[in-house]
Amino acid sequence: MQSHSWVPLFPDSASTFAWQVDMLYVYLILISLFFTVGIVLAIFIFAIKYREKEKFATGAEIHGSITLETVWSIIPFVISMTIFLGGAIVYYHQFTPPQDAMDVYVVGKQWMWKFEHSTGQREINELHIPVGRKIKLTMTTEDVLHDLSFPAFRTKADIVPGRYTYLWFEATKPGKYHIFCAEYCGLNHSGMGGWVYVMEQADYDNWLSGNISGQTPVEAGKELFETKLGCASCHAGGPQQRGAKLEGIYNHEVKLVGGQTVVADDDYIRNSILNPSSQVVEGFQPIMPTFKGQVTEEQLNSLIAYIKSLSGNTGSTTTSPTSSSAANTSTGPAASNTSSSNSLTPARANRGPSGPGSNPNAPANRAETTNRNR
Ligand code: HEC
Ligand SMILES: [Cu+2]
Repeated sequence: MQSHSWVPLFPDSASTFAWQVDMLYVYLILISLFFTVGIVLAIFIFAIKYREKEKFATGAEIHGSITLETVWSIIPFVISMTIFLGGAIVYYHQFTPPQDAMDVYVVGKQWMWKFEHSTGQREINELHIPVGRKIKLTMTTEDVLHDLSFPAFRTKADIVPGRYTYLWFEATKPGKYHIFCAEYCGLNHSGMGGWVYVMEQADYDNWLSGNISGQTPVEAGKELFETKLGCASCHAGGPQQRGAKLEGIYNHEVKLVGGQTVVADDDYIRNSILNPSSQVVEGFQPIMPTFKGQVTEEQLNSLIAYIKSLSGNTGSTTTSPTSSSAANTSTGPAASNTSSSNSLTPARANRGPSGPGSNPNAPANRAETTNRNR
């Protein structure tokens, strides 16, 4: 934090909703000040005015006053409702991620933050983002509860084991700002922090191209899906596949055995991979093996990103329209998405049921697996 904000006690404000949160706080502070000063003054004035002037005097009896009681009920009601409404509006805005945001995946771990960009760059305890772009974080943890907090953006959210939570923000000012863990998470909780670097788009593009991107989450997910985990042996696409259809399901309703319908969001797909028998798709047998313990949180993120890409869900474009270098060096999600629905299907269908390193639970080996289990 290099500069100070307009109130010295407040952290830097560097996001589009920083001022809203600050206004709410200023409002609360002003109300508290008004009543604190008023009450303390009243104590002193009354103490002097009604002090004992004559021994054993009795006070005048006070009878109810409808006007007074109405007024002192309505005023606090209005004050508390404005606090509630102001808070609710800001909260709703903060926790409704926009559609056109750039995706970043976050995995918390005792005691570090792991970030992954949708172009494949990975960072630990550092997050580089462009200024003036909406960023959506999809967050989970490998171990205990954490809470990712960006004081300068005036936002934070709990990160819960076994599910996804989301944060979004748009940084307004280039600079280096704190990242904290805001949920006590064990011995080195206080050290679980880092920096977010807000950069001009051109600097960000430079940074992107200067960092080895490796596979994008979608590419990594595709590789896991087709080879490493052998999902494609059942989910090869087409009518003959043994698994349920994955194309186009993301954020759409899925009918389950038992008549229930659920929306295939991140949590649903995660659960389908880790506890397949808990939510079985209508018309299918619960033959999908669990992949619990075989996939890391990062791999789950990749698998979900890949399944999402099968629905033509771009989610994000990490590079600006002007930056050609970064867009070419890494197959952005946009690029992989356009090809996904057409070209992927035959590729997946052609692949043998159990390539080298494929999942031992994949169907070719499934007979043995079942035998072993019995
Ligand atoms: C043995 C065959 C088999 C394998 C291997 C397999 N699946 Fe499945 N999968 C199924 C079947 C059958 C269903 C439908 C029944 C159910 O929901 O459990 C399904 C359902 C799903 C669903 C829910 C689909 C929907 O339409 O709601 C997802 C997501 C999924 N699988 C992902 C995967 C992933 C990712 C892998 C690899 C890590 C994988 N599957 C491996 C057979 C398989
Ligand atoms: Cu923590």
